[in-house]
Amino acid sequence: MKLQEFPRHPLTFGPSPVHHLERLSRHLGGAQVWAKREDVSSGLAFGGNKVRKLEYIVPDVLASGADTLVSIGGYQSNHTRQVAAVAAFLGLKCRLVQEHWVPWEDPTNTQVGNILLSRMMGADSRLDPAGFDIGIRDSWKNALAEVEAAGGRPYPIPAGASEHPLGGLGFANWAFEVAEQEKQLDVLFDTIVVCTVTGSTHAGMIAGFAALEDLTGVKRRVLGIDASATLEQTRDQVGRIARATAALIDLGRDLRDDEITVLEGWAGELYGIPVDSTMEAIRLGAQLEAMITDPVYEGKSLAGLIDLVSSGEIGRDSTVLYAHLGGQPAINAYHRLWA
Ligand code: 5PA
Repeated sequence: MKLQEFPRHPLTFGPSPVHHLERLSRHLGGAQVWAKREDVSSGLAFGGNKVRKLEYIVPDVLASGADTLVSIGGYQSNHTRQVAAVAAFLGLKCRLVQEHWVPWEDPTNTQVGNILLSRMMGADSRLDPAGFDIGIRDSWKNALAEVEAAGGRPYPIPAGASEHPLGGLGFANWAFEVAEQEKQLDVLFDTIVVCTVTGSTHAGMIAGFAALEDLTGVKRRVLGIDASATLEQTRDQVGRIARATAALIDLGRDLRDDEITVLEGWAGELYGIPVDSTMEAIRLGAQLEAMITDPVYEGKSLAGLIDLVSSGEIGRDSTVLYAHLGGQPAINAYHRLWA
């Protein structure tokens, strides 16, 4: 089926805004850097990349007759907060498994930011001591069984909505949205930089830009910056979901290896724990552009972009698009980094 034929339930205000980061570009002295902002594109509880993925999953939720969305993430998961938001918006219940994915020992970690918002929106958010893993977890399967045992009709949404068969479609469509915006703005983005963890954001983009390349002949680099610190797992997941999404939208060819690029070097040792480059990227984004990024995801991908532009790896004549995927509510739990 063609991408445009898949049903999409609108959860955003429309295309996410695209704008030039002039002061950051001047500071780096290389490529021109622009941003496309998933963090300000929806009215549902501060939005973010999962809202766009869920636009393609909600029609299936509604068709299934489910009454409870069941999902999983860390204590400060942005994904689970967005699932809670979509459940509230649709009048459904929400059961969340929030695991101890990040060894960030601060009492506010289970109280403020994303988890606070999920509770405010009525989600049944339960803490679980298990550590980080982007795979399918027993805790999540147990939550599904519990909802069922209590007479509910659960709808399973895996971590980051990535292992869901439709999880890549939202960002496949992002590629086509970029192409439309390029025409309006008279600009061409030859390089895209995106944070990747559970993989379907980056994977969807890969499938979408591959379809676009086949239509228009325009080649671009879609650079995923790993923030999982479990590189092989994320790389495998991105490749697998990119290929599955490409098949789903009838790409009609296999993806080339050079279309699937997950770069390491900015995740640090652990998922969720910032390193010096993360903090410097957050500082530059905030102080040059008032563009707020978080220590878990966007600060790490912005650090990657900054290094790639500064080193000339992304050339001076490039126009690069930074995908800002949201994530700001978590900064509250990281308050002591700026104390
Ligand atoms: C997340 C994910 P993918 O998981 O699709 O690779 O996206 C990475 C990503 N930026 C990038 C932000 C702000 C994100 O929230 N977040 C997860 C979560 O539980 O919040 C799925 C891990």
